[in-house]
Amino acid sequence: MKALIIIDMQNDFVPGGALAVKEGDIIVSLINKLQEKFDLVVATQDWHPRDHSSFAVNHAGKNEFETITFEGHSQVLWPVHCVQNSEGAEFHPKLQTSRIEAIFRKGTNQNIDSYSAFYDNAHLKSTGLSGYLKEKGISQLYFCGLAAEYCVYFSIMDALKDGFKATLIEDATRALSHPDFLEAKQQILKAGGHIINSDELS
Ligand code: VGL
Ligand code: ZN
Repeated sequence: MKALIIIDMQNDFVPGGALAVKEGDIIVSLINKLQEKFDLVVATQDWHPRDHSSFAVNHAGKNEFETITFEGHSQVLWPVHCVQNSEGAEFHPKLQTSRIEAIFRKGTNQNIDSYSAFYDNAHLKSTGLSGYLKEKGISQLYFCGLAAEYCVYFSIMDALKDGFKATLIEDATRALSHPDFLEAKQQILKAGGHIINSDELS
């Protein structure tokens, strides 16, 4: 059985939002159309406390998009985004949510970022998504949403590590940086993942 995993289709990641991905909004209608092709649809939400350690403003003297070492891990410092219960953290208003059976929230721990839908960036804590999908007999995962080379990419890599077949639907994602996305796609293929366009879905 196959599941569609919709990553972080939230207001802050689309044009006008705090951490906007170029063209992030134009994939919403495609993601809506794709949902009916899957046995299960699941979504994630980036869901940070205001004092989150991934926000540049919470590190004196540091700038947005700078990379620092924090608690032993490399961390890109982001603009304040997806603060819990804020409008920026809401799903895009046009995202169809009636078939989304479960929403997994991540990035809630102040001291560690969590790009992947499955684990935090230090792989210390699970979100429970892997067990949830396995319990439902799902073995094939298809990924869409934002941002392609961050939360979508790290989710795919963790899915492969946890033994799922993982496929990126390339026309249903957008990246912050094109060169970084090219590198991410190579890593996905190297790790045994697949990359398709939505017209290849049966
Ligand atoms: C994301 C940066 C920071 C994402 C989340 O959803 O790709 N990127 N937080
Ligand atoms: Zn975030």
